[in-house]
Amino acid sequence: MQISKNYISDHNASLLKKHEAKLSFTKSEIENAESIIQKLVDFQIAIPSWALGTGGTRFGRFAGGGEPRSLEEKIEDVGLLHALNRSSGAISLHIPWDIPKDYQAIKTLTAQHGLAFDAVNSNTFQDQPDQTLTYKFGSLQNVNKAIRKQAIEHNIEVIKHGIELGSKSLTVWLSDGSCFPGQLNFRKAYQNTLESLQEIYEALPSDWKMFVEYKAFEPNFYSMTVGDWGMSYSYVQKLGEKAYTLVDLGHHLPNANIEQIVALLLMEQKLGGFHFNDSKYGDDDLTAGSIKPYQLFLIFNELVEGMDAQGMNHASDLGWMIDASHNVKDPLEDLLQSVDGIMMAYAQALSVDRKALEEAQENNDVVKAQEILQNAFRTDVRALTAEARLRAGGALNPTGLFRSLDVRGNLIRERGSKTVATGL
Ligand SMILES: [Mn+2]
Repeated sequence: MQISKNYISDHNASLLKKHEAKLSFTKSEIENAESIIQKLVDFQIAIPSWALGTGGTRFGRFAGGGEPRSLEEKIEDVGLLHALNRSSGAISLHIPWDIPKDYQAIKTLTAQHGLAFDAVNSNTFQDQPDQTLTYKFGSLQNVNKAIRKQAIEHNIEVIKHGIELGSKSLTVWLSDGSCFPGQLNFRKAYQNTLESLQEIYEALPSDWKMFVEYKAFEPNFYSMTVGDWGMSYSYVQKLGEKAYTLVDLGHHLPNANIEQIVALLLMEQKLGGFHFNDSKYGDDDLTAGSIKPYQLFLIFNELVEGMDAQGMNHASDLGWMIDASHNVKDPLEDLLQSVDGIMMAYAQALSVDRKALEEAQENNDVVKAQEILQNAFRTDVRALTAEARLRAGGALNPTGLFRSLDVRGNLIRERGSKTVATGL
């Protein structure tokens, strides 16, 4: 299914009067509204190929209908999102779940939808049917050299697919670790992992980045070999200038101060990218901004401050991606909500009065500093994100239009009601 431009303009026309009234009020509240709108237009968030089908838990999975059955249909789904919000202009592939059969055809299809290829992701956290050696006791950390070699070769294979597609980064997330005390020699596990990562790094083209993602627990419950930002930082420091830490919001221990982690990684020039989601307890993979919107705003506040301090381009110098799972919602509606939540946090962070905040900090004026941040967070910026979509050719109300066009119903009619997205 494709959403025609006429549907979008009819939808926008019906909402325009109300939107313009809201926008003019918002502009009276936020001084730099015009520059915020332009930055929002430029900002794109990649959609992972594995988030287009219904997710599940270890207890079960309740599939919806019309899920994409192939890489082509996944690209089509991201194209639908991008048509509606004009902010989802990239797709991030997971290998081996989404190995392209015909690179040129896939590239043509993504270009037709106005999409680019974001980071490619390797997978050594599960065994594939045709695989000789098992990752049960880890991949890059494994005590068995042949298993490490197999995992290294897989990552190099993923880089090769990425080169063919025009991707510029590899994300490595390892489930490696241990479930019980004594199972692993921590130092040896670290050394093996480092050496394996170095071999993968060697295969990286000169204009590529390598993202090393950390996670505190799960699937291993006693130790994780890349368990927090300190461990990831230690690896990427040793690997070289193309290696960066990737922050997944759900991969911390409860109550971790993620905004401080982000600020320091940026300062060290080792923050590479982001996986957005939200959580109440652990790696819940919920819609970005649905549980802790203030935290998301504070993270963006540090991102904007830190990127500006180094003259970085917000839109292109870091990798922005959603990594979420949708157990009870329509995946496409959930992704529209996540992108919207991210854009709002970004807009609020852009509206912070930096000069006044710095002054308050220099004067130890705690009350004023808090007021500046909370003011920005409590100011409604929805008219700005809507205006950015409007100017870029998207819909004023993406989920509303998704429903009124019955996009899911159309996808079910095209693909069937009992489809399962590949990889899930
Ligand atoms: Mn992630």
